[in-house]
Amino acid sequence: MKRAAHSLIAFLAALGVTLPAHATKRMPQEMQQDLGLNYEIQCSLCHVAGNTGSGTARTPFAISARAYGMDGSSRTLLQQALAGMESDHVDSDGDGVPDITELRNGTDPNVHGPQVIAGRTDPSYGCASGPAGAGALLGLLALAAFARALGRARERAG
Ligand SMILES: [Ca+2]
Repeated sequence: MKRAAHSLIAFLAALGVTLPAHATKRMPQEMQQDLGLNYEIQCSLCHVAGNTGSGTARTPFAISARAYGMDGSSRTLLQQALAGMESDHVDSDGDGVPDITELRNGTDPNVHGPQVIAGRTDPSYGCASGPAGAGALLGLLALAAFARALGRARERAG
């Protein structure tokens, strides 16, 4: 039983390390194309610290985009969200410059004031590097702890 639990943990850990974040990896590129930007959008536009793990799309811009229907499932929803945000002049950081205008100007729609976003790069553990993110890692660690506790309980019982 213990050997099986360890094998499962090793298998899941391997998955966690090698699973790319496919759903989010394409979105920055699509957004860049749809808005005609001459710089690369980074994952940190939507994901806290550029970490694309589950539940990390919590920046002000991401919250606004999700309110306009963007959920990462399709380019159509992304385009509709961007169009809606542009026509409604959504200003997530409240500095008076709408989000889409900020992106076109190369400034960060998450930070009040003209903070340059063009040329910025995410930390290496962001969506470009492939790991599923800290959320997935924490999930794997929790699963490993559970499997270990289960193994110990069965050893005591049997
Ligand atoms: Ca703004």
